[in-house]
Amino acid sequence: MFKDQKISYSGVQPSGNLTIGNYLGALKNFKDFARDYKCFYCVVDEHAITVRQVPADLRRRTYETLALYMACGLDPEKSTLYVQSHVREHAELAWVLDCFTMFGELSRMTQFKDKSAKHADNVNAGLFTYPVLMAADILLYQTDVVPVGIDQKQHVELTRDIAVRFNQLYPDTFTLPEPYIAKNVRKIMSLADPTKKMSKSDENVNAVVYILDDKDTIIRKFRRAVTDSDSEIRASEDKPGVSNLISIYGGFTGKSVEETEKEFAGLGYGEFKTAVGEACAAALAPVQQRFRDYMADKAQLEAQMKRGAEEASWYASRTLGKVRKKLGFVQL
Ligand code: AQP
Repeated sequence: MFKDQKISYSGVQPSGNLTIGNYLGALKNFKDFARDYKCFYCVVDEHAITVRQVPADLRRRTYETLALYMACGLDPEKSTLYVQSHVREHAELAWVLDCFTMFGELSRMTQFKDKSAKHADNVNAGLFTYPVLMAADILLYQTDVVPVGIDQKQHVELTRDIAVRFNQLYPDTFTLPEPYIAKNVRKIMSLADPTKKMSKSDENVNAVVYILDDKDTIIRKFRRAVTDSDSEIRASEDKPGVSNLISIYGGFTGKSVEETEKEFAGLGYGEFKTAVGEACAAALAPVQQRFRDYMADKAQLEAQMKRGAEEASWYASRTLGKVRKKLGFVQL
């Protein structure tokens, strides 16, 4: 259709202050695609309301997430940066795809199981069908590759299954997307409980390092990180806390597990934790400075949202028009 270039698509929910999990798993890798791909990066505010949000906070974080995209090196002249609720085709395609997604498939999604346990008082249908809205996000743009953290791989695989099912009935509708998981970066885990994913909605602020935390806070949080009773800096399954810190250190410095183990051989946890904190703070400092510059000009951010929404709508409406026609909806 509009495919003279490969397409990359991804999104982040403005559901809390963004963490180094979001940064290492997703944001940091987005700009690597900008050279060779046509990129769409979305602030997925419609996904965020599967969990109750305070409206003023959701609004503020939507601006902040867009500013962070640019602060992480995304150039709005090259990539389409926009807000999901500004492009109505997402919700409309999600309904269509709901009718091509099986109840059993959604029941197996790990995130649904985790989030319904965490928000037991609000297990709404949106939480359940979240992966279908995500499939709509991806398929609307005829996406080839989806850079995500490992925790989202299952959702991208479901997106492929839905697309295959739809294409079997209505050939040549959707491109089949592939997840792209950054090398060397595992799922970033909570500093307080390294068996749990680091999440922006965690109530324990010491379990999470936020992209916008200052240097002292970052180092303090790492120094308090849960490790284990021996003192060896080595990655292994029975050392989830240390393995997580090695992974974070690798994410910020580009060093492999082996290089990190060698660098810190014979040193104690205290020194290692401080080094992880310093590497993290040093990598984030320029991002934080650019973020502040973008946030200082709200009118410019709004102009960017508007332009991004217009660009995204142009692509999204072409795919949705094709879907509507194939389904047999009357075209006026
Ligand atoms: N801990 C993590 N490790 C690696 N990657 C991660 N991502 C999130 N947490 C980690 C990646 O960040 C991108 C955006 O995620 P999202 O905002 O769409 O939702 P999420 O995965 O549900 O992130 P959170 O922080 O856990 O949000 P809440 O607390 O609101 O549920 C995705 O590519 C994700 O893989």
